[in-house]
Parts: sequence; C-alpha cells; structure tokens
Amino acid sequence: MYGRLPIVKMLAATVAIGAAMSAVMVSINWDGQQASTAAPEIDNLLNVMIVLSSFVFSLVMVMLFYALWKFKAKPGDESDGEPIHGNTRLEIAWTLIPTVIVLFAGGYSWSVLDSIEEPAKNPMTVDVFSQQYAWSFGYPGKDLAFSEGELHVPVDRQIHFKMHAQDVIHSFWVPEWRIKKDNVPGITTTAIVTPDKVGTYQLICTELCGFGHATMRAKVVVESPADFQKWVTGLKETIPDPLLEAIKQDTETDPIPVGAGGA
Ligand SMILES: [Cu+2]
Repeated sequence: MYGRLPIVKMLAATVAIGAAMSAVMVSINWDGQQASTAAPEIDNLLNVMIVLSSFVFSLVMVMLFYALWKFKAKPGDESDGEPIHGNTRLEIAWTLIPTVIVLFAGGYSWSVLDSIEEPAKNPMTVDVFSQQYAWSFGYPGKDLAFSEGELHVPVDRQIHFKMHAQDVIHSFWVPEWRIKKDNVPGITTTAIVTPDKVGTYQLICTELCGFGHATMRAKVVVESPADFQKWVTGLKETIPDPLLEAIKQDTETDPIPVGAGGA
C-alpha cells in the first residue's frame, strides 16, 4: 500500500486554486455593460456557475497531478499494477456530490429563466428575419414597417422577438442584453427582452452559418418611445410578401405538422 493520502494538503490546494481561478474569472466583464432587465440575473447565474466549475476543475486537477507525481512507475519497474476492487464509500460520494451540484444548477437556471421570461403587460412584437448573411426586421404593430440591417426598439418595454430563419440556422445575440436565441428554418422561436438602457449596440449572428457568418451583424438602437415612434413611422418599406409568408408559418401560434404542408 501507499499509505494515507495528504487529504488536508490536497483540499487546501483545491480551495486555493479554486478561489484564485474564481477571482480572476468573475472579475472579467464577459459581455459588456448590462443593458436589459435580464442582464443582472444572468450575470449572477454565470458567476455562480464559474465558482462551482472552478472548484470542481481544481479538485480534479489537484488529484490528477498528485496521482501522476506520486504513483509514477520507477524506472525499470515492469510489474503490473495492484488489483483494485473499487471503494464503495468513494463511489457513493462521487455520485452523490455531483448529483447535488447538477440538480442545484438546474433548479437555479430554471428559476432565472422563469423570471426573465415572465410576460409583461404591454409587450411589443418584432419579427426578426435572418438569412445568409443579413438581418431584417418587421414591426407588425406599426403597419408592418420593415427595416434592413438596423433594429430600433423603445427603452423599458418588453419586446417579443419572433425569429424566422430563411435558409440555415442563425442565432440572435446582443451581448449587452445577454439573451441569445437560435433562428431555425421552419419554426418560429421567441426571445423575450426588456432593454433598459438607451444606446447603440450590435446584433451578432452567433451560429456559424456559412462563409459570410463573421460579417452577419446589424445595428441595434435602443431609444425613447417618442424617438422610436418617429423612426418607425419614417420607414418607407413594409414587410415583403415572402417574409409575411414566413410569419404565417409561425409554428407556435399556428402549428402545421411536418408532412402536412409544414416545413
Ligand atoms: Cu450566421
């Protein structure tokens, strides 16, 4: 036998490395300023996950490197390793602890998602059309006004973005809002965001969708309701017919089963 493991030293190393890693990772501003009501909750969730994973990662690394160093075969040692028949207590522990961690993480994520997607009283719907490699936007509540490459929304109002991909899968992401949602051909997905800071942001496609993926961006303007009203009434175009067709195929409100005319 190899004698007792230096458990206290290993735990101390785990705590020290985990704490240092958490401190560095949590202090990084990953997604820019917080510009939606969901941002603080999502950032808290991310920080909790960072701390949990830092400690799990450092525990695994400490044990791995200790084992590599301590149980290395001596030069010339050609013998087999000791037969090991398992350790019931250890196996129960390494099943139970991760189960508790994963259930906690799942429950916490669920409650955050529930809270950030809570429908508000007076939401506005914006249709988002994505195609290789451009974004366009329809405003069904504003006489079907239509804009290409530039999205405007009023501040402090819940927006329900209805996503309609025209070709391949794209993904809608405004980092400052934190919300990210896939646009999938054939179905309509919804992202719920309440922007709460006036400013100019960038919409980024975050699903590798072809050669032009990296350039698939759009300008996002969050402005006062009056400025938004002025901008949207100034739009000359309305949503083109083929895109109106895409809205009609909204599988959330009007499900058509696959094979019965649905995509
Ligand atoms: Cu893309």
